Amino acid sequence: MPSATGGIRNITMTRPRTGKLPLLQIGRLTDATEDRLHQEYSVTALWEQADQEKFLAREGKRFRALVTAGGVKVPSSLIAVLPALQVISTRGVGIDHIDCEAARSRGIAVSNTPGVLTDCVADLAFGALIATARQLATADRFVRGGTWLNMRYPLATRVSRKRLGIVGLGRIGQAVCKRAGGFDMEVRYHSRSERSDSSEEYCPSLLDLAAWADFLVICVPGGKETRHLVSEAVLNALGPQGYLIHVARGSVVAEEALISLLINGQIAGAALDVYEREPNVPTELLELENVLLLPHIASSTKETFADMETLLMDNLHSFFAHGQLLTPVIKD
Ligand code: NAP
Ligand code: 8YV
Repeated sequence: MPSATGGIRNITMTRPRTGKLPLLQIGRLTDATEDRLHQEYSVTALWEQADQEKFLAREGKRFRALVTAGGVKVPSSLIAVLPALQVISTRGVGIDHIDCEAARSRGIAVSNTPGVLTDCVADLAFGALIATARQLATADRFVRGGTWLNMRYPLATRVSRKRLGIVGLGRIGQAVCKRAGGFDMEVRYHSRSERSDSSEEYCPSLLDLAAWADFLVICVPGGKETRHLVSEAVLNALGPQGYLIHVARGSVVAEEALISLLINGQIAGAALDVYEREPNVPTELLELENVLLLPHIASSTKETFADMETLLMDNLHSFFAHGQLLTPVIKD
């Protein structure tokens, strides 16, 4: 059995002598990658099975690899019916949809696709920040609706030289910070630990950061540890002149509180790429003009999806060829 890191120690190579390795796919990939997956593995798509539970009870023992994508859950109950599973490979950097504890306890290696999506997510975060402050979507509706024929569009909010608070100065947070430099913004950040490689000011208190910031950009992982990290109190501290830019995970922000603060003008506006119950977006949000609503597209470019899926395939190849993942998420 490979170690949880997919490391070389104690590995038993389980590639069949003939034929392709049996792989269970539960998350859709692009057509090009699915073609490649079928060429290299014996792929079963779980969604094609009429009765998935019965199928897994009968055939689950065959699968050595599981392929998923962000949002397509890998709970302990699924891991339990895959007794021969050695590796889970997911597209995307977030791993909150995978029960990593259950995988670790079985010695199953888990890989994600960090880094290759960082620029696109930061581009989207910064674009959403500008779009929200300068009301680009509302202004577009103003022109299309013919309202411009009767009045001037109201004044919006400046971005340049404003204060940017980054929650989570990891790969994506740092890329957002880099973009803020082009707009002469002052940056501070909050995370659990101060970074020795950053010259930006560290804020040990998220409340203090929110009270200071004009724009608060959320770039932390989802999961139990960060659930409602951006609480009602944090949003209140951001205040009626402050904007929330959220490209992390729906679970990180107290959505109900956010909605009522937006309705009451207690925060100025928000750009949301992620929600607590995706793809369901609360109707109250749909009716608000001071919110930019995006359908979880921060990494969604042809180039980045190709890069993520290449890394997903390379992880599987490396695991079965060398017993090592390129980008393991479970560390010993
Ligand atoms: P990363 O490099 O691991 O950065 C995560 C940052 O969050 C680190 O700075 C970490 O610093 C901080 N952090 C972690 N837990 C925290 C906590 N409890 N309180 C405060 N700070 C905390 O990850 P990344 O590659 O930047 O990705 C970040 C997340 O973005 C992903 O996990 C994913 O959920 C989300 N994402 C969304 C999209 C989208 O399509 N919208 C696309 C890609 C990624 P410390 O460890 O010092 O706390
Ligand atoms: C994708 C993401 O939407 O990487 C993540 O964590 O949220 C996004 O890149 C998706 O997860 C890709 O499968």
